[in-house]
Amino acid sequence: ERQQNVPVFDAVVVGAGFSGLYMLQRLREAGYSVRVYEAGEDVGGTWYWNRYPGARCDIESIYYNYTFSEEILNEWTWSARYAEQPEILSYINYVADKLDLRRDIQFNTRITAARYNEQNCNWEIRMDDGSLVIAEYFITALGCLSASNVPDLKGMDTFKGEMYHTGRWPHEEVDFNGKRVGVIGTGSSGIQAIPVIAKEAGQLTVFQRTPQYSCPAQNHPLDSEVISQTRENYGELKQLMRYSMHGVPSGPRMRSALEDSPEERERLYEKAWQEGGLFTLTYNYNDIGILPEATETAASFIRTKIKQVVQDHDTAQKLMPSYYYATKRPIIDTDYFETYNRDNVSLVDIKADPIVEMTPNGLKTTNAEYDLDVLVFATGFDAMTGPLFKIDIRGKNDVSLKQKWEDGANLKTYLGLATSGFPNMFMLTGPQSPSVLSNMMVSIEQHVDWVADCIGYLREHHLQAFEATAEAEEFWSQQCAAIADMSLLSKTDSWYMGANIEGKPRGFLAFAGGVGLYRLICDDVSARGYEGFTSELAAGAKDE
Ligand code: NA7
Repeated sequence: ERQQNVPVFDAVVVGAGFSGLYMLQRLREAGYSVRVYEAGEDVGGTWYWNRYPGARCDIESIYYNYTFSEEILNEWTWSARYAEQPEILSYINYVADKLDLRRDIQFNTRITAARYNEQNCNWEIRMDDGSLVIAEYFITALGCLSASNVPDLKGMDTFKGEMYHTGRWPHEEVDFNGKRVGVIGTGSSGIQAIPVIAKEAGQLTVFQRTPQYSCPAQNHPLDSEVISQTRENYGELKQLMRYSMHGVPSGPRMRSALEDSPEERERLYEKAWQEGGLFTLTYNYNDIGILPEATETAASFIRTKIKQVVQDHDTAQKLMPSYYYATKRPIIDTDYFETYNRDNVSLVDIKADPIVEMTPNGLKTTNAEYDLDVLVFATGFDAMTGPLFKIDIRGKNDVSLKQKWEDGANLKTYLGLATSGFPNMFMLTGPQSPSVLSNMMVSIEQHVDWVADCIGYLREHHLQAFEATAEAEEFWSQQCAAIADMSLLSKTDSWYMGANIEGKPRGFLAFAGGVGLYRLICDDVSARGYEGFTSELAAGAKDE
């Protein structure tokens, strides 16, 4: 193929969500030519696509924002403890406008393939319109939860009603008024959407595969006092967030749940329940999600709450989770369990009564038939590897990433940032990074800063073909598995384990050692001249 007239960039970034936008900013600031490609028609990523009713971030708004710019921190004011999707999307738009990011973003364009050219040490990147660009660095900013998982139900195409997935929600408002609505899925998205849809729908039927532990968000408007205090202390807060476990300023108390009396535990759990928050309950102790007996104390507290809230005995029983609490991402809600006390809401346990097929009129389980006007899939995502596999990424020797990682035991990355055989490719918030276990913003900024610094280093030293070694990724992958095995994380069927997708290999997909430790490791790797990576001196540089 002739490569004249093919645009050449220093870096191509795929995705214009929080990570892609900051990557663009950092590289552009350093003087590189960068082009971002985005499948959506505007910026926002997760917050562009997930427009379902009730969509909200589970990290407190004051910590869920960029921290790289004091000006941005001071200019933006969040309205509530937990920000709703439209407000987060406005924030992203505000940043994109302020930094004039759109001029380097091509929207409505999906990257379909990327191939490493060993001769030239660069990437040939192809789009869905057939066009081609070349970049020295190929950076994926695809998000961890962006490849929607829609179950392939028999007879789906015969259904006469409307169907939506929470992660691909239409821009026009969906009208539930008086309609018979079904929701499949009770993860975070389902649990946020169900109470809101219930208020509008004529009849809402929830199809639940696995019940979930959920605690009240206790959301409320933010008062100006909190906002000004946060602004004043952001320097310190930022440090606390960066060196924490999950990317928020607090962390678990250094005490076992088994050290306290049942009464004392009850008192602390109740206090946490009233306070609300993603980690409030678990942070009472440092062994929840780690020791089965300790974990059970928190789990049974939540089960008792469910029993107290839900009036119908049968429904309450069905809503009772049994897996190890905190081994899936905790969920916070607004009136989720209360919603089952409404006359127009009912719950179907599809483990006991599985879905058999869809019909023109609705959904059929083994024991019953449900007529529906609207069916909402809150069925989650093919997490972390899913978005990467949607692109035909080929490294050295024309090996595809999918081939390389095909078997779960072969998912190997170094620091979740790179993988051997794929030089000059960086994954932001990639598999085996701590991102999905954390406040995503802290993870994103850390990854982007590390990658930007790395590219600066390579340029400064005239290095090319920057690649993780097989030994380094072997070691890292073993560490990820070992750390997960120290807790109960790998004992639960979750999307962290790849268990939500049929046929997906099982294996823990993240680094569970915390964002603080992870940052120290990454900084150490760069301080040692990028230990665990190889590169070569560029031809031109040799002649100099
Ligand atoms: P999740 O957390 O993956 O939840 C998806 C839900 O859909 C969950 O209840 C699943 O049950 C259920 N599901 C998935 N596939 C099916 C099929 N085939 N049939 C029936 N039910 C199914 O995704 P969310 O979008 O809610 O949340 C993702 C993250 O976003 C969340 O962790 C927060 O970080 C924000 P399962 O539990 O797998 O049995």
